Amino acid sequence: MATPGLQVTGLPLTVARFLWQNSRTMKKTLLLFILVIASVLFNTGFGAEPSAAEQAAREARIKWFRDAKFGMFIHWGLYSIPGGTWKDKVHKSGYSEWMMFSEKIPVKEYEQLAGKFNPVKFDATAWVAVARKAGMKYMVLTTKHHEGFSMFKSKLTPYNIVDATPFKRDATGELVDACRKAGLRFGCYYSVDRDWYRPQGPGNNYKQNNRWDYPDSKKEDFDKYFKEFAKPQVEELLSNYRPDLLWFDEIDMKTDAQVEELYQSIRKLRPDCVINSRIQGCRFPSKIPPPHCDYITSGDNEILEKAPGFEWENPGSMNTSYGYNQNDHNWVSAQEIIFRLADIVSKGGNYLLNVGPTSEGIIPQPSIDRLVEVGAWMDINGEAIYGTSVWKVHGEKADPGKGDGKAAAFNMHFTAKGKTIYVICLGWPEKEVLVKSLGRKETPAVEIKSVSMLGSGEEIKGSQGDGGLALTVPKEKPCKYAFVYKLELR
Ligand code: H79
Repeated sequence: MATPGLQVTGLPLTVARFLWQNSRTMKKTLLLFILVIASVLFNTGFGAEPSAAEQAAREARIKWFRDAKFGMFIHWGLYSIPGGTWKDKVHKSGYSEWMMFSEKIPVKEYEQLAGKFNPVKFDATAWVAVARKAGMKYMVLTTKHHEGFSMFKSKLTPYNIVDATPFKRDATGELVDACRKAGLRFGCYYSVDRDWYRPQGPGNNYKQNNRWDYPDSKKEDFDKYFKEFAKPQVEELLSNYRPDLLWFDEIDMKTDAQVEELYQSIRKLRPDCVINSRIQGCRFPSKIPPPHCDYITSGDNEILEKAPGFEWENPGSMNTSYGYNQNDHNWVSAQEIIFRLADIVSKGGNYLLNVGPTSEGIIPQPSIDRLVEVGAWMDINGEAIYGTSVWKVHGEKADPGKGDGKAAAFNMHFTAKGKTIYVICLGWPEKEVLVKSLGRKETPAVEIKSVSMLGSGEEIKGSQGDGGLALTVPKEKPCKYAFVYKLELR
């Protein structure tokens, strides 16, 4: 007898229903099959939905990060000494922090750099001041990049900034203290999955291990390294510096069990520490919420097409390198940085913008110039960035006929906060701006109480028609680009 009320459709389901109704053995087989599939899905994380308590804990943990929007990424290590030039080989672009790998430098030769690392001009307070001036709310430092050198005092290896350099100072500790004093959150970048200083097992074109020093290295080497070095170092970081965030850069070396082990250890030592998705993998997660992390890291310099419905962050560089590269002059403009920030934030993301300080401890001047300009924009327009969430659409292409003719520079991004919508208009509208997404047909429920432009005292008129909301333009520009209309709704 068919189960009353059970509406099954489609051939597979019809067959299943037939078998269910006609054979006891089939009934058992079918149940067993369903159980096996369910357990496979559960074990691979498909069915393992976070509990209400886990969701509430993540909600509390992620709050500061969600509101912060803008942070400073710092790539600093022994690679800052060659800074893009190794012997007579000049790298004009690309990741300077990859020098050891690109030039297949033997450990015995590369480790000599530690004896030369003496950044006497390093001043943690000055770096934090630059970040603050730019409007950044957190800082993430490469405590160990793929090269394998620890930029913090570690009991697990003498190959660290305090024990192996003439500098002898714990730069990580100094930055943590300076951040805490200035009210900035602090995060540790830590590369678990690549370490060119140590044998890590067989790599390939993707995993890129050090095969020039360790050609016979086995998978067991990675397991040993993970158990006896990488995980204990992460624990050292958590206990000694109490970071607010851990930033991993995974490249498929850990097993699922090792990811779980690392995750549990972090949660135990510091339940409030925010963890990025690369603890698990570099690719965009296959399910949301992704397991073992609090937010998604998009690809290096990759801005997502749309809001993923989960916190995310873009690690961005200002030229083509993250580590200091004296030869790389491909700087993006401050304007482009602001456009990217507006784009990212309108899609619910954070922008972790990188600087690559020199081996003297100086943030390069082109980076400072850009950060100061971004900060000046943030002073006026930060209200449209911090603490905002996505609106019903993230952006809109404005009518180029209505502006200065440069269509690409004339797009808009939207952010929202309570009953306020911010329209970040990238180009300067000469006569008026038409926000199509706010037309009566598109958004009948929206009733606008008042309109203004951030940084401008001039009166702005808004009139909502069927095809859009027309906004007038003040006589004086409050800033150079990316003008923000503030719309208060009833
Ligand atoms: O820390 C920065 C990069 O060094 C790191 N992630 C950011 C935040 C990173 N690790 N792995 N990858 C990025 C991906 C690897 C990219 C590669 Fe290549 C492309 C490896 C080989 C080709 C670029 C070019 C690096 C070496 C050659």
